[in-house]
Amino acid sequence: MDFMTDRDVQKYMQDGYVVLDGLLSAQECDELRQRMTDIVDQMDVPQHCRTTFSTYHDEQLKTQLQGNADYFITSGDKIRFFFEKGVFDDKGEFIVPRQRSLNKVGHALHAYEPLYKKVTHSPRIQGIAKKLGLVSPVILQSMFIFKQPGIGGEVTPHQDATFLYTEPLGRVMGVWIALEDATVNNGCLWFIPGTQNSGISRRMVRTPPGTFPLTDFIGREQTYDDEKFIPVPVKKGGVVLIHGEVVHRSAENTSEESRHVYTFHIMESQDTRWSPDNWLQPTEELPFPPLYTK
Ligand SMILES: O=C(O)CCC(=O)C(=O)O
Repeated sequence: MDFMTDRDVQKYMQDGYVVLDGLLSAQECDELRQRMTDIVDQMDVPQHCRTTFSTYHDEQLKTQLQGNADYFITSGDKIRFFFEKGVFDDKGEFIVPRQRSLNKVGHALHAYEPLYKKVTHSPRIQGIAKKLGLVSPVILQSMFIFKQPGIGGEVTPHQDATFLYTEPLGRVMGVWIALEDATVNNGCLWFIPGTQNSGISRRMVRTPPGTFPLTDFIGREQTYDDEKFIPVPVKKGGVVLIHGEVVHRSAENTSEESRHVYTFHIMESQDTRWSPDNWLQPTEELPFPPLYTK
């Protein structure tokens, strides 16, 4: 039997998301987490990440902001580090353990880290894409999201297509793999089911070359009725498939448990136009790799 059933497909089409238990074994989850621990142990913290805005004069502040923005916008074909707020002191030293300091690592683990690459292209993931009828899916980006205890921040309500825009819409899907139990206490995802069918409220676009900031938004951030969100806890090893237009969010982690996740986005590339205005662009170094590999 397929790992993803017809019923799962129906639920995904109807609600804009579906949970599939048991994509990975506990051991596979632990191996991915251990590899990330090693990466973080060895990371070189970029200087602009270490400095605190408040210690800067205007010109320095501008350079600092540009450094941060550039670090983000050129991260599509690299493995880079994005920190939680307030993890460095005025001298740029960690005030929390470095393993607890990160919000996420992105955006090309799927290309450069063999364990992550293997999971991304695994037969089960390829089977899910086939079950959903994807003909030429490619991998857009990948992230390890930490949501560390006590410090892991909230992710405000959004639609992924705001950041990963295609024409037509409906071509992008997030694959969100829980490497630990994700619960209401440690910051699981929440969804408004069915919102994938109403288009998107805003887009993040690149600004013209040579201008700052490097990205801007078109359209307004929408507010949503809190009561409409449904929590979606997931067991370690389970996966959530996220339609590119469904509204979702996650709360801050006020618990004592981390909520580590490996996530990546797939796009059906057949008859799809990837917007040149998106922050993320394929590069010579890393064109979007096809999902279907042997
Ligand atoms: O992992 C999270 O808390 C949020 C992830 C998310 O919203 C996304 O990847 O689109």
